[in-house]
Amino acid sequence: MRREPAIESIGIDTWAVDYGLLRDDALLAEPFHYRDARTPRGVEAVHARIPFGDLYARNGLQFLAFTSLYQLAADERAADADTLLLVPDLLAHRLTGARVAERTNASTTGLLRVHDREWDVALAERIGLRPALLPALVEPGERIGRLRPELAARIGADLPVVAVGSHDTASAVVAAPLASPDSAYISCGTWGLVGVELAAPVLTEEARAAGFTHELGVDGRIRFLHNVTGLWLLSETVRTWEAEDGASIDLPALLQAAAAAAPTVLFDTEDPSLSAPGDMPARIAALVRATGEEPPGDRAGFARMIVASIAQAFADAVRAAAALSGRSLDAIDLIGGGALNGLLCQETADRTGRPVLAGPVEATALGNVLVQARAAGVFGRDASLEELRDVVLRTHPPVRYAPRP
Ligand code: LRH
Repeated sequence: MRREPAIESIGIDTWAVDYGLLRDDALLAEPFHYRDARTPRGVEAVHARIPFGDLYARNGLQFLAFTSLYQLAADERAADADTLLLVPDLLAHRLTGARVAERTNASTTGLLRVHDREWDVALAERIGLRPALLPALVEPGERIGRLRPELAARIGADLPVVAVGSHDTASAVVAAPLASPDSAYISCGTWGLVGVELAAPVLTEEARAAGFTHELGVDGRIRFLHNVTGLWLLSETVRTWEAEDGASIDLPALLQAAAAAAPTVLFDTEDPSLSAPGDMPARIAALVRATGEEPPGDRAGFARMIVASIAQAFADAVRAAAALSGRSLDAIDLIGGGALNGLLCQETADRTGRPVLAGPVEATALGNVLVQARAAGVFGRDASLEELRDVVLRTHPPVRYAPRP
């Protein structure tokens, strides 16, 4: 039954880097998640064949142990596969039968050349990956295919699947208003993706050392950004407390109490001990004690410490983005679920000394829909990203957090 008669197309985005391997249209095994302990095993194998500095010059990506090329180097199943599909492309394949690689997300594999944005076949071969696994690249806005007939019959609609910025962060940045060219963005959910949008790469030694990446955006833009650990730290903490209590926690109430709590000591949100799932409060407390400090004893204070530490890491990354790209930065668009966290927005404004413009909360979904709408001719097929962002500003005016002295 078709419940929503106005639906024109389907666009799929998910988190980056993870993939499925197909043989004859069937998945060889369930995909792994990048927080799985097996993920970093390929790092040494890859760096033994190509040092990180050479990799950065080719793909422009910051070092993250879960980048697909490291995962693939440790994945024995790749030898039996005929196609590699990133998660959104895998879902599109399930819906349409087409095998494609959408370019923004393909840029997170480490296997795309930063200069011409094509598959780096020589690199794939060097790390032992058959280039035949890599499907044809498509751009956001291109039609991937139509629903398989049995699916179209089931929902009573013969819809096209259209490529969008299938990397969730690429879609989110489409919907970042970026009202001034000197705006930075923080796309904040599990991660905080902190950076600026550029037209050309900044492949300097400083950018490499600071962990700045060049992920591809919609319309050929470059997302020059650094991954900062985001609300993962708070959600894992709350998950642990809920397990202890056997009851759910009222997050808005916790954050309100946190905002009223005294400022606390900070910890290093990027410590590797915090990346896998587990007892986050105990790990964070251990980090704080290792610096000779004592963590707050109550939950409100602990939550404040987490949020303030994330905001400090955001501020450091915003400053680095400005320095490395030569921008002055007059405002910060904080988009995604983190925009609902008033304490985080305020702390980020305070620690950067710049106004934070919070929202849209559903930036990824909006960016996805805007690219589909443009492809459907709603704004004219050659509407610029700036025109799409203007629609966002008019329909989703941001909440402004001014820095406090
Ligand atoms: C955010 C995100 C981020 C990647 C990570 C794997 O959801 O896609 O941009 O670095 O997940």
